[in-house]
Amino acid sequence: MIEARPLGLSPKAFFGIRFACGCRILLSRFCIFVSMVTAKRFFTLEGIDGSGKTTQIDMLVAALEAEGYSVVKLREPGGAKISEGVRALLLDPAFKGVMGDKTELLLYNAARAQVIHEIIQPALDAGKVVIADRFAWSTYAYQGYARGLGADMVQRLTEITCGGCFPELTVVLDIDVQRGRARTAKRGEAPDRLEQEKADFFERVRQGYLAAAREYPDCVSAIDADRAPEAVFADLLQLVKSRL
Ligand code: Z5A
Repeated sequence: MIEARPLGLSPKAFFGIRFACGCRILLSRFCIFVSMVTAKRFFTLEGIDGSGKTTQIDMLVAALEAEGYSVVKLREPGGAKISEGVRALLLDPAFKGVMGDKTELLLYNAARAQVIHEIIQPALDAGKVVIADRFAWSTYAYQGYARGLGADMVQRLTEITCGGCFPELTVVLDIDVQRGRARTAKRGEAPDRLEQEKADFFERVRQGYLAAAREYPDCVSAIDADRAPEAVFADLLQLVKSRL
């Protein structure tokens, strides 16, 4: 079920991407010769907190199952027992200010390696549709962009972790940071370690996602998530169906 399909990316150099906050961040010259192959029927949703990924995935799964597709959905980090254990470590507020950025990067990849091994690859091999709530583009946006580890480091690890198991299409649900936070605040839950980051961190995450959509239009599409769920879903469904 794996289709050898180069992402069509030419080598690119990113020099000094200027973020809205005004700081100039040098993302290590992002020269990548993407040797990743994408997995057919593998879709991921991305976006900042509160962008509506969970809501949209539930709608998407229902729509695809109604059309007869066999669908596996999962969240990242998580989706398998070991990966859920790693998730608990990653999000534990007790490790705020303790966990190093590289530790965080490696743990997200460790959780991903296991869920690929145990859940995603077997499902794809069986011809199922796999829909993940977050995947490698989260690492690109959060650790590469917002933490400042750089796209190059993320890319090298992603190749090791994912190999040929890379989503065919990623849809980024784009929303203003404050609007997204207002949605999650309504839940009234205590923030986890990542959610405790400040607004400028999430602004960098958002800019990371938008940069990914600009630079890799073959595999990343951003849609406006600040609309009624049904309107967002119409765009999402159209994008996914164009690849099925
Ligand atoms: N992370 C990372 O740093 N690196 C990585 O490689 C990976 C992850 C994989 C995991 O968070 C954290 O790990 C995450 C990134 C980091 N940290 N942050 N921050 P998570 O899985 O626990 O949380 P999340 O992915 O951010 O999910 P979320 O907070 O549940 O948001 P969501 O799934 O995008 O939204 P939702 O639950 O569908 O909706 C939120 C609320 O808004 C809810 O009350 C809905 O009813 C409402 N909603 C949804 N859609 C709409 C619309 N269209 N209009 C109005 N209201 C809406």
